[in-house]
Amino acid sequence: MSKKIKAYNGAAGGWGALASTTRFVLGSKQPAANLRNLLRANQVKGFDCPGCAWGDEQGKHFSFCENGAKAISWEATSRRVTPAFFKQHAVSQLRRQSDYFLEYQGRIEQPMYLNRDSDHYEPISWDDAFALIARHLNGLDHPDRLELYTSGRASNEAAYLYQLFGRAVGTNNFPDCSNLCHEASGVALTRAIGVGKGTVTLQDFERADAIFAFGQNPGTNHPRMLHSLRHAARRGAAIVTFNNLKERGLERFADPQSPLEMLTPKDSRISSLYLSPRLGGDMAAVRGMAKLVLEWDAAALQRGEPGLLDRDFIAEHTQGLDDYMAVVAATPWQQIEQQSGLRREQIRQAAEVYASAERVICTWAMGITQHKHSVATIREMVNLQLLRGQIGKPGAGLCPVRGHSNVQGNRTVGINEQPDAAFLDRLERHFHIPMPRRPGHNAVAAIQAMLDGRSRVFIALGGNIAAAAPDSHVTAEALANCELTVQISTKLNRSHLMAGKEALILPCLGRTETDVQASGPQFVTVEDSFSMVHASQGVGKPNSPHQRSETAIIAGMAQATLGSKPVDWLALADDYHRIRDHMAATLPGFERFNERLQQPGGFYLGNSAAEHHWRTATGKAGFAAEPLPEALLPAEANGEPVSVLQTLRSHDQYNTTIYGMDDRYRGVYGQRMVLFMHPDEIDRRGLNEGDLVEMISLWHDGKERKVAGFRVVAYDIPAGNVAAYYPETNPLVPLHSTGDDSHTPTSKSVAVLIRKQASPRIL
Ligand SMILES: Nc1nc2c(c(=O)[nH]1)N[C@H]1C(S)=C(S)[C@@H](COP(=O)(O)OP(=O)(O)OC[C@H]3O[C@@H](n4cnc5c(=O)[nH]c(N)nc54)[C@H](O)[C@@H]3O)O[C@H]1N2
Ligand SMILES: Nc1nc2c(c(=O)[nH]1)N[C@H]1C(S)=C(S)[C@@H](COP(=O)(O)OP(=O)(O)OC[C@H]3O[C@@H](n4cnc5c(=O)[nH]c(N)nc54)[C@H](O)[C@@H]3O)O[C@H]1N2
Ligand SMILES: [Mo]
Repeated sequence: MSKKIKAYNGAAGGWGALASTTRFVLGSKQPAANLRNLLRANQVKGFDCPGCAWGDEQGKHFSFCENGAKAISWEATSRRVTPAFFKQHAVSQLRRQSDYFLEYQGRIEQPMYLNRDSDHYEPISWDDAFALIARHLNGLDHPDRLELYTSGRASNEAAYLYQLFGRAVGTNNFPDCSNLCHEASGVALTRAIGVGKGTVTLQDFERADAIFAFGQNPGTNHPRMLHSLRHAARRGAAIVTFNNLKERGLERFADPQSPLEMLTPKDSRISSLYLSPRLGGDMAAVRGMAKLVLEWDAAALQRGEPGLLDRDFIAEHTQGLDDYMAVVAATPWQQIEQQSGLRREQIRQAAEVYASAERVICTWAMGITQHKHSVATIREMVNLQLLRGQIGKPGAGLCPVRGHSNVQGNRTVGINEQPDAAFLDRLERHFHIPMPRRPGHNAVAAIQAMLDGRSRVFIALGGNIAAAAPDSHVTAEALANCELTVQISTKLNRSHLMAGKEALILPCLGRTETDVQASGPQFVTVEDSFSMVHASQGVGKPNSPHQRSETAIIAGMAQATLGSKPVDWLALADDYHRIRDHMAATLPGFERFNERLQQPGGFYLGNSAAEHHWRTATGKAGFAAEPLPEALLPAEANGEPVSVLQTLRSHDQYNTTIYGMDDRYRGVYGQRMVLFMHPDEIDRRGLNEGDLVEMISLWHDGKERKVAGFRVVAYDIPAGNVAAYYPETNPLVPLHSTGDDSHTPTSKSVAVLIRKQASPRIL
């Protein structure tokens, strides 16, 4: 694989995407099965694409994208990780391999057991694996010594059973990937509008006059979103992008599923205005927009013209405007410009688009949620939308673009370390099991509890916490401290190697595969970013007869630990309709669940804020009056320049799963160890492009956090900001550098020192 840096001049999508899709499908060892799979992704009678949580356009012939194709092909490999593989490869040896190597080995074939003294995983029967888990759990002196992690791929049925199992054992310790991801969105939206989810549906994108996209890279991470943006741009809607980097997908896009765009060189311009704030500068930018809107409003009123604010909406539905106006007035332009890194003139252009649009949607993802002041930033976006009544009318609203394909559904069905009392009451009444009332651990708290020895058993329903969590060495130590770690997984990953004293890998079916239980073939359900719940049924043949469904695995653990009373776990796993009946009885919005799933395309769970019903303490939507953060991060430490690092995804990865070594739209080929830096900053630091550097992050606990072997690449990025890929940079993110009130690691603002490596040898 040759390494090169070469600017990508095409539009996102287009022939490049088609060529890449074809390569992945053909390279996957079972092209025919994969093509069949692709054609069934996101169909009424097919499976939900595991690639992302974007919604499906009803009536579209087929809807998948290059990166969805990668996700599907990657799962449907015929390669297997067998007991012989583990016999051949010691755990200590596998630890030295890359994440790419590990996942490339294929699907885990059988349940495997590790006693850490032996350094080799060995096969274990399902019954013995469940008995081992039961022995550990029943031996705990307190149920809160158990941590139950969830990655957002699990179905609603599996996640519901999992939370019931954990709560029946007696804990609310449900750390999940959402704690590392969109937690700030949930917290901010719940406080502001009384519901922690987006208020728009996919149809709203067809009616918006302006769409503001903050801190996200849909060309790579939500390619189907580009279809919605392209439609909007083509019918004349304004798309305003705030992104620290110039992302190709947000500049230009050609739809690989549109014959016309493929055959004519015409691609669609996506953003009509593209602004590149400094990392963490979005709150200041939005504050600037609000300041202008308020000024223009006051001036209009003075001239006797109608103002810009939606005064009826504000009077009827909101509280806190006066305090907010005071804090906006008190925010000086100098601070806004300095913190956002944008000129007042640029912010004015964005504010003009906002003020002149009838219907506005704001979308955002990790560029907003992984900072210290993420909750405050999201509240500032809500403030802006409230000023003009841009919530709960067609074509307008708030849209956190979720990550994992069912992360939103997992939360809805109870994966929540801080469940509300009403939900616990309902579970208690329905199942006649006393429910734990103590709040549980989020991801960071769970890692700390394992580190301290307070938590002893770690079970993961999917994911790869060892690579996904911050402070990789600390996380590894936390896992190693456990008596037992259990990973329910499809593929080999780093978390299997960072094992507790004893460890299990329990191999499960993937979403694209058929799932047959005692009562026959099963389907599961998922919820997308737009609160649409629909069925998903796999079509591919399972890769091995030993693999079990996630639901069956959870039922097996629960049955062995708790017996079959009062819940007959195995009977639930025999027929998922039974799980859905319990869900219907205990989850608001899921009434007549099985029956409503008959509707093609599923059903809409509804959103109280979109109906102008505000479930906040005051019964109204709240303006938040917070000053901007005092300062973002220091510009220097002991005379040495400090840069702010964002850790992000390349085009060829799915979180910790590395599909390939290219990041096509950013012009990076054959490598991942790169550091994007502004040319002036490269000069200022006396570096040259291609130099090898190491990075050391700053945190006040005296521990050294360092990574080395990164190659400097000149890039269009604000000076003082740098970017490099996750998970290679996770050792730099301090565990306790977290967002205020969200407790999410600040993966998009890490203060780092950058030093040229003395020897070019990669350490
Ligand atoms: N193919 C693929 N699809 C995925 C995933 C994947 O890894 N691969 N992951 C899934 C998951 S779990 C998630 S959460 C989503 C992630 O989707 P994204 O949020 O798009 O993921 P990141 O790669 O972290 O990209 C962050 C983007 O925000 C910008 N940014 C960073 N900091 C700032 C800032 O302070 N301000 C502004 N304005 N911009 C900033 C970056 O330049 C980058 O474009 O995608 C989901 N879909
Ligand atoms: N530095 C930094 N760190 C980050 C981020 C960042 O931007 N920067 N982003 C954060 C975000 S947004 C997220 S969501 C987390 C992601 O954290 P996780 O969700 O924990 O990680 P993934 O890489 O998505 O998990 C991949 C593993 O899931 C397993 N898997 C795949 N499909 C299935 C399935 O169907 N069932 C089961 N049981 N297992 C399956 C496979 O074994 C695979 O190895 O990472 C976070 N960490
Ligand atoms: Mo995520």
